[in-house]
Amino acid sequence: PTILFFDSGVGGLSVYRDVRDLLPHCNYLYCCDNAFFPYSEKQEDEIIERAVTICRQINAMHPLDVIVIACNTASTVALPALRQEFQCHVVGTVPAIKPAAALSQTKRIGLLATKGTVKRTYVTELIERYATDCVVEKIGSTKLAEIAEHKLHGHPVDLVALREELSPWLTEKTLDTVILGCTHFPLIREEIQLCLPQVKYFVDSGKAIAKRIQSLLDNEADKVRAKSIMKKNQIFCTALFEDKEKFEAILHQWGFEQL
Ligand code: DGN
Repeated sequence: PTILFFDSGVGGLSVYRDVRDLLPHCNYLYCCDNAFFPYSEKQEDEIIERAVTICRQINAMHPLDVIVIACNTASTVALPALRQEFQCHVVGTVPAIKPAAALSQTKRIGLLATKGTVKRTYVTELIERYATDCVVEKIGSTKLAEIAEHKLHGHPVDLVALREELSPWLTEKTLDTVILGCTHFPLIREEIQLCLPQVKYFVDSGKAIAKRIQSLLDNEADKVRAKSIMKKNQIFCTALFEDKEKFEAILHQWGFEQL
């Protein structure tokens, strides 16, 4: 089966990594919509339009079995439009509020996401539904996604800037669980952990998405198709990079063969 991931940058690679680890036989395409980074600062209708156009173009070249919106910000707005347009499975990324509420012992949890995601009613409803017994503190940050982008392009992480973004929680002794509610953030999980040593659990949505895709594809027709596909993972970027060669070398380590 062919699975497409898309995000406004490299963040969705964190989801791709979990899916690929569980389903290594699939054919992977990744669209890095870096020309439109960051989605979190864009209007909702612009994000929907962008998501539909990208998927339409890629689906015309490579018929897709699954589309993964590997971005929380885009998932909060674009899921219905994509499901209406495409016959294939469309899977979104939702902040892991339910598992975080179950894990927390202090019942004080932090939602770390983009500015777009933290303000959506969709997320407020998830909190009201699954975390009623918890106090949920939110940080909406664009800078953190930029820091993760930078890291993936081979630059060192600016820990001072990172601490600054996390400053409301640095002295929060009872916050024991943090939801990484932006797909960029698992890429800087270790650095975030360094800044917040009191936090016991960091939860993201990658493994749940991988299991969801596995269950969607779990039928004979897909297994037969899988055998006949020549694997060649491809990545598409919508804007040029400063240091294309360096970035290509990094992507190669992630299992992508073409840019
Ligand atoms: N990776 C995206 C998300 O999960 O929300 C956000 C990236 C961005 O546009 N800032």
